[in-house]
Amino acid sequence: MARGPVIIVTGTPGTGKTTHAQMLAEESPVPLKHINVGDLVKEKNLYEEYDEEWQSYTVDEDKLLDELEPIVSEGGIILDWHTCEIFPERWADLVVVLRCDHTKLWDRLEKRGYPLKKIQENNEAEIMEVVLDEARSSYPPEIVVELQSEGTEDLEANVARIVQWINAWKEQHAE
Ligand code: DAT
Repeated sequence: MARGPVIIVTGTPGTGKTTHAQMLAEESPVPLKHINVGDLVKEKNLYEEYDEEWQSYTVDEDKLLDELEPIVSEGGIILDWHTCEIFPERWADLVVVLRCDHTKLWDRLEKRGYPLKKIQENNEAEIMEVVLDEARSSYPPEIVVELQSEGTEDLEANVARIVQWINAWKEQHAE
């Protein structure tokens, strides 16, 4: 039996995935390992190339999935990434899609020093709900939750809500 659930935390860059995942890993009633997929891709060279113009890596999806499979199969994982459709449907117990007002998102990405066209691309993706659509077309509707992530109050309320969900998961999976 899995030691813990697999929770995908996704959303446009800057919506707060890493901030949420870190807090959730601290507050979860079952041990959860936070995997920042972007960092893993860099550390383990799971990419085909680095695109200077977009300042981003072209991920080798097969390599990434092979790397993640044994880790995810143990359970008790938070997958933190800006896309979720490449993960097999069977992996996820819960998919959290973080959302943010696009003007606020613009400021966050500007602070991060992203090139203008990358800020524009992400801003547009947020307005067009690209990641939410992706999550909804890749996973059953009952496991996909859309949460606003604009301020600290949202962050705390979202983490509390996910902790409640984990408590329910724990009860359902009790021996
Ligand atoms: P992501 O991992 O989605 O790229 P992040 O967690 O690094 O995003 O957050 C980007 C910045 O925005 C960071 O400075 C923290 C801030 N932030 C994100 N969500 C927030 C929230 N709900 N309340 C306050 N600050 C938030």
